[in-house]
Amino acid sequence: MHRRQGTGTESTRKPLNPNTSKERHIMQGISSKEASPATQSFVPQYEIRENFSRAMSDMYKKEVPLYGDLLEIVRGINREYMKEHPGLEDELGSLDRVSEEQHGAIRLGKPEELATMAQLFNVMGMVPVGYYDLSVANLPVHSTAFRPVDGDELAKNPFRVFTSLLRMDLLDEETRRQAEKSLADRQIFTPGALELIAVHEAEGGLTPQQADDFIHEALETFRWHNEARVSQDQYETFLKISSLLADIASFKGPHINHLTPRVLDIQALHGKMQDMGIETIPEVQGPPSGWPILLQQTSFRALVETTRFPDGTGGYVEGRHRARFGEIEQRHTALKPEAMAMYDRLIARAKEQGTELRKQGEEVYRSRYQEMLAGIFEEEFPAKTNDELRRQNLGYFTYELTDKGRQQPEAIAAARRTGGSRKADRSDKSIHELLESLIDEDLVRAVPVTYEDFLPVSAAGIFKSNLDEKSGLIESGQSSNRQLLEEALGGEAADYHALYSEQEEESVRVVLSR
Ligand code: OOG
Ligand code: NI
Repeated sequence: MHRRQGTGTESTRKPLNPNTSKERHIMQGISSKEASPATQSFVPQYEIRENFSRAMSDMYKKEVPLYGDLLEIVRGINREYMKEHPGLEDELGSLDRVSEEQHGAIRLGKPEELATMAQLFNVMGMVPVGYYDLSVANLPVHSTAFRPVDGDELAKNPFRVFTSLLRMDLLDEETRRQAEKSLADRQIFTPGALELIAVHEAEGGLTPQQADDFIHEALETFRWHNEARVSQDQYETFLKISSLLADIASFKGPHINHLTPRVLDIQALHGKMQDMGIETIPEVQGPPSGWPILLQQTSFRALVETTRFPDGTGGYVEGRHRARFGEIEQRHTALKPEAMAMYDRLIARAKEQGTELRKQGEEVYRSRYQEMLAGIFEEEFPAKTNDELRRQNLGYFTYELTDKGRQQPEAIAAARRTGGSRKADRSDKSIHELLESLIDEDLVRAVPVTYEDFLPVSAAGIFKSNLDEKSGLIESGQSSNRQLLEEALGGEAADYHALYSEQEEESVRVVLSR
């Protein structure tokens, strides 16, 4: 089923045209959409993406068994939730579809690795969206998220990978030298993967056999390799400076560090996890429960894995490394820039008050944070329901005709004419008012657009909760460097606000042009 951008009309399902999108400067011309009739036997990108996401999930279940247990629990909660909220399936897709949705995260060391990673994800129709500056949290990385962007592609499978790149420019000279030395001749892609990426770029797609081989080869890059590239001494040196650096620069590849399923009731899940004795982070990251906005996430501590460090004489010494963790998320409505700025302000305030609470002890923090956060939002955030978000123009929505609207095109036309005096200026405001009146008359309905991206403050909380307490930090007061990331990507990362508003505007055009 289709979801996220409406359920009714053919046209709201129509993909946004990537060639008219100003935001997609990069990685065009190699999408399977442009395949000629002679190349019709190519596997659609969403199918490769879905099969890859499944294969990754199967691999991670073996590597981190608790992840598999949690998937079952998430599915159970989603089943219950859908039963209690009939009609949700129309908006979100089937239970299977929602319960299979997930994002992963990796951390890369070199710009070339990011460049090739962008090509690898592009085979599956995933492009870089957003720039996340983690230096604000004293972490020496910056990030983007690879994901599909077209409405129908998201509806089929929205698999995303939060991808971070080490910022060598934030390391001191000696550390940078050591990191560069360790990473210099690292090759994280198999020859087979590189070959199939090249085939995809040359031919514009992959045949079924090539697609299967691609998934198999690509997966190797994300696997956990327990042999380190550096001596234990070097590892410990990295660790003291930054545990994130140690994770990035000591190993053979960018092991997938978590895979996060989407749950429909994060509080229910939180309760179940406590019952199971899983120690989660003290606070759910993101907005308070009860506000259908953005993204809420919880995570639990990384596993400790045994690691073999080369001893320099052809043998190994055994050590340990903390690399993988578990995370679950609940996704809600995407916010417009003004509302997002408001959200950022309130979260910053909550973090400050949280620091005060922490001084009274971890238990106090754990028990009082959510309440304090909800209090701040209750007082200051102007909308608490999707209807309120829409009326105040704070969230992104797609619009579609109701059955009544479809049967009465003349009523829509009449409403448009009444608003006609304002047609000349056709301001966003008058369109917004027109849509609201059509909704009041039950001619049009609005569907919230799901937030498909990430939140830097939450991401920082997730990173930190899974790094060793005292290490992993760089000097504060560093600056973001989007240009550096985009140079590595070989193009721009798309602006997610532009993507969401394009989705909304397209649906409005369709509804109003009938
Ligand atoms: C990425 C942490 C960020 C999220 O969901 O915000 C993230 C990492 O630890 O590599 O995945
Ligand atoms: Ni995550």
